[in-house]
Order: sequence, then C-alpha cells, then structure tokens
Amino acid sequence: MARRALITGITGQDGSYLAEHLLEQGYEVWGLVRGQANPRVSRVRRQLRDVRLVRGDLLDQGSLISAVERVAPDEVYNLGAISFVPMSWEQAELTAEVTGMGVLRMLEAIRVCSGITSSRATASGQIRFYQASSSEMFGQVRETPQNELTPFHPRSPYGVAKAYGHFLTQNYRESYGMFAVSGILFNHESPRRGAEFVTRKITLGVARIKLGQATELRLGNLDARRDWGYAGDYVRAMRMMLQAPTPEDYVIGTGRTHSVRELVEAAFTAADLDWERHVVLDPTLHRPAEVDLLCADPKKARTQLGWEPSVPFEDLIAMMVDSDIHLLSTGTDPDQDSSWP
Ligand code: NDP
Ligand code: GDR
Repeated sequence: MARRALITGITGQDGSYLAEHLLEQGYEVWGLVRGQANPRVSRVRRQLRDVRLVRGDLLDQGSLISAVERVAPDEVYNLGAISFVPMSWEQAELTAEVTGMGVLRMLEAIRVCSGITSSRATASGQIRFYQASSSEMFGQVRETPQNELTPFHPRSPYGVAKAYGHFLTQNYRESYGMFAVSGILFNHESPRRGAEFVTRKITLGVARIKLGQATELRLGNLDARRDWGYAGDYVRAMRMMLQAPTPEDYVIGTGRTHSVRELVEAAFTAADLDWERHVVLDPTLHRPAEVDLLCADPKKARTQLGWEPSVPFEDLIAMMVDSDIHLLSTGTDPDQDSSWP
C-alpha cells in the first residue's frame, strides 16, 4: 500500500516541491488548504493534479482533527506558517497563533486521532510528524557554524514562535513517545520563492531592470549573511528524517554563508548588469532586530541520513534570474500569476 502523507502549507514554496517529491516516491499526497477564495489553492489544483485536498486551518483545532481523521496519514509534514519575518512584528499575536500554537494544534490532532493518552505510544501504527523548524531560532548566535546543539536566541516574533513549536515537538516525542521530529532548515530558495523574500525580490528586480521595466531596486541591510540552498534539495531531507530508524532533529543547510551584498552581485552579474547603478539603500527596510550571520553545520544530516545539497549558491541565483527573465518576458505578472515556474 502507498504511504499516505498530509502536508500543511501545500500552497507555499516547500509544499509544492515536497508534494512533487512524495508523489515521485509513490506516496498518496494530501494537502491542507484554507480560505474561501484563496487563489493559491486554484494553483495547487492546476499544478499538482495528483494531490488531494482537505480543508483545515492551523488556527482551528477541530478542523485539524477532522483532517487527520479523514486522511488517516502515515506521515504529517507541518509546513504551514506565517513565514515572512518582518510580518511577524506587525502581526505578532497572529504569528504566535499560526506559527507557534498551530504546531500544538497539529500535534494534538495526531495525538487524539491516534488514541494516545498519557501513556507512551506504541511504535507500530504511529503517525510520523515533521515540524518545519528554522535557523531563525538561532538568531543572535555566539558560535558558528550552527548545529543541533547550538543554543537558541531568536530575534523576531517569528523566531520565538518557531522555537516554541520546536520545543513542543521535542516534548511530544519525549512525553508520548511520538515519532515527531524537527528539521532546522536554513534559508532555501527557488524560482517558486515568494516575492517578498530577499532572493526572489532581487532576482525579480534584476529581471525587471534587464527587460527595461524598472531602473532601481530598493533593499535594506546588505551586510546580513545567510546560508542559502535550493528548496528542491531541502524537501528530500524532510522525507529522509521521517524514514530514519529513530526520531531525531537535524540541521539542514549548505555550510556556506554569503552576504546579501554578495547575493546582489551574483544576481546582477548573472544578467550582465552592474548592481551599483541600480540598487538603492532604503533604511525603512531594516528590521527592528536583525540576525547578522547564519551558517549551517549539516554534518549530522550528512552522516546519519546521507543528505547532501546539490545546487551551489551561484547556480541557484542564476537559475532564479533566468526563470524570472523568462517569466517577465512572456508577459507574466508574478504578483498575479497563479502558475509555478
Ligand atoms: P511559504 O510562506 O511559501 O508558505 C507558507 C504556507 O503556510 C502557505 O501554504 C500558507 O497557506 C500556509 N499557511 C499560512 N497560514 C496558515 C494557517 N492559518 N493554516 C494553515 N496554513 C497556513 O513558506 P515556505 O514554503 O518557504 O516554508 C515552509 C515552512 O518552512 C514554513 O513553516 C517556514 O516557516 C519554514 N521554513 C522555511 C524556510 C525557507 O527558507 N523557505 C527555512 C526554514 C523554515 P495559504 O495559501 O493558505 O496562506
Ligand atoms: P529571512 O529571509 O528573514 O532570513 O527568513 P529574507 O529573505 O526575508 O531576509 C534575508 C536577509 O535579507 C535582508 N534584507 C532583506 N530582506 C527582505 N525580505 N527584503 C529586503 O528588501 C531586504 N534587504 C535586506 C534581511 O534583513 C535578512 O537579513 C527566511 C524565511 O523563509 C523564514 O520563514 C525562514 O525560517 C528563514 O528564512 C530561515
């Protein structure tokens, strides 16, 4: 029998790549969708035809119980979140509810539907749970690179909410013997990345300038450093974690770090443009508290899961620039378009 997976966040970047990956692996894939007229749900219907959809919202406990009952999954991937860090200061309570408490609600849905009470779950017949934890939990780091033992010091309401979800996942594993794991994923990008994140903002900006549709690109802090990898590689790691013999948390990243300035240079170079003629620094885009430096130590994932990233930074950025030039030159409006590159 095919394994059955339920994915929250199916309309997002990672949800799309994970669904494709699991379908390739022979899974029956279900996606949790919310809202009455969410245009991203139509996109999923069109682009991921083999994915079945079930209604539910991380804000609504009953809907999650109904979804888990209906789907009866072998594996649950909790990717749903408010994931844009600046928004988490503007809507801190909502971020706590979706990104933090949403994890509690999904774990409770699994616990209730599995009939787990105060005693430990039996190993057989368990629903395996993946939580999308984040390198933003490290925040202000005192050691680099960061591994599974590096202490957390989150610097945004988003990072705090993720830390809550992370510890809760660990707690359900320890309290109930659930197969519940967190992947501490560093930034991962693709042509499907939301336009609000800095990589895609830059590659779309470069494409507009290249095609004569814009002359400038406004950016905030160019000195922040991130460990950027390719989303298609990172969803493989999610599945690997749920196939491991024991439930454990893993750091996933490339082990290389670049500044936003280097990202800008790579993207403009990929389109034969001089970034200094076009980038405008905008202090209003700086964050109330910044995460200055992130760099993963993915040794555990490499040795225990056999996971390796496959797309180097420069290739990733060139892939995104090419995709955006193609998208815009075919007259597509990325803010309106409902298909994925
Ligand atoms: P996206 O922002 O692309 O997708 C977020 C998803 O969450 C969307 O499908 C959205 O659905 C869904 N969502 C939002 N609110 C709710 C809600 N109330 N109930 C159910 N679903 C909801 O994120 P990514 O794909 O980039 O990331 C996936 C996960 O991994 C997120 O949890 C993110 O925080 C985390 N992460 C991402 C990293 C990255 O670099 N991409 C790195 C580390 C962690 P809708 O269409 O309904 O709004
Ligand atoms: P991040 O990603 O906050 O790391 O969270 P983002 O791409 O938004 O920012 C990365 C860095 O770029 C700097 N920056 C700008 N960022 C944006 N968005 N827009 C700008 O104009 C700009 N100028 C400079 C930021 O200050 C920051 O330092 C992402 C999300 O996917 C999270 O959900 C995930 O958990 C983490 O990655 C790992």
